[in-house]
Amino acid sequence: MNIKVAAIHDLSGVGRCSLTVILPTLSAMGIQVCPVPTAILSSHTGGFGEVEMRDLTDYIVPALAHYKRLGYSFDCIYSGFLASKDQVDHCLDFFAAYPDALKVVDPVMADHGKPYKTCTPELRHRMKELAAAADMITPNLTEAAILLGEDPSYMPKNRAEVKSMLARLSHLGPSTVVITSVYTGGESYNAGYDSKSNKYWCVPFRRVNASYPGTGDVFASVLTGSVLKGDSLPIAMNRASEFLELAIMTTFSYDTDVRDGIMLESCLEYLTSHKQMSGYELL
Ligand code: PXL
Repeated sequence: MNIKVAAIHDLSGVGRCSLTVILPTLSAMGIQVCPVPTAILSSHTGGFGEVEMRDLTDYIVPALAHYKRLGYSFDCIYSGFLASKDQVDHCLDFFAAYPDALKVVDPVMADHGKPYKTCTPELRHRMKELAAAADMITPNLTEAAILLGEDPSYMPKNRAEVKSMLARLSHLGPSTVVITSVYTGGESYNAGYDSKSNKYWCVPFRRVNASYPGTGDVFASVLTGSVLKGDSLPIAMNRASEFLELAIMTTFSYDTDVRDGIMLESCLEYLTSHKQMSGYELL
């Protein structure tokens, strides 16, 4: 019962995103995180002005070589924010080195219809290749549209359009697709599809009038941890959605600077108990 995840994400000093939230989240779920940093940044790129960044593209391949020399194994390879297009190849190298591991790609590229500052057109193009090689992907709506080569500012109008996006994303390669933070017909929900069972799932959540960075990273981490511990897809989605709702509602009540992300520390206790869940429906 020692689940190990190689987490290929950046380390941002300020703003609670990527490794600074992935490490505590998965640790609270009893899962060992082995970070493979893609870059070090003074903060995330969402509102703190000029960011100090060190690209670690030349680190990932030698780190993998070390793990191979050791015969060290991982149960899951989980990638997120990449600092250069070449890091796509390095993630694919990790996937190839651990064929039995669960391959999770959070295609961190964009939000609210716009790419992040560091996400170049080449990286957006290559992210599609990485997503195709994954078992599970967790795009938000903007990233889902980019992966499908569609207008990233287009918002689906109803559940049928969301189901079509899920199916088309799965056709790229991954058997499991979860689109986060969907809003259609006056309801907010996370939407999932498992091509093995051909079932579509929906987990509704309450939305507040604020957007916090790093929520996608926390959602994908809880989802991944939950699946690794043997939960079904709808239960894993339910666990991730409920935790995010708790953390966002907690944070919103304190009226903090949104750039600081969610108040993860005060909510982690929720993740240490593995209670059973039933807050999902078919999409
Ligand atoms: O949460 C996604 C993310 C990860 N890493 C960095 C970011 C962002 C989103 O803004 O800037 C560096």
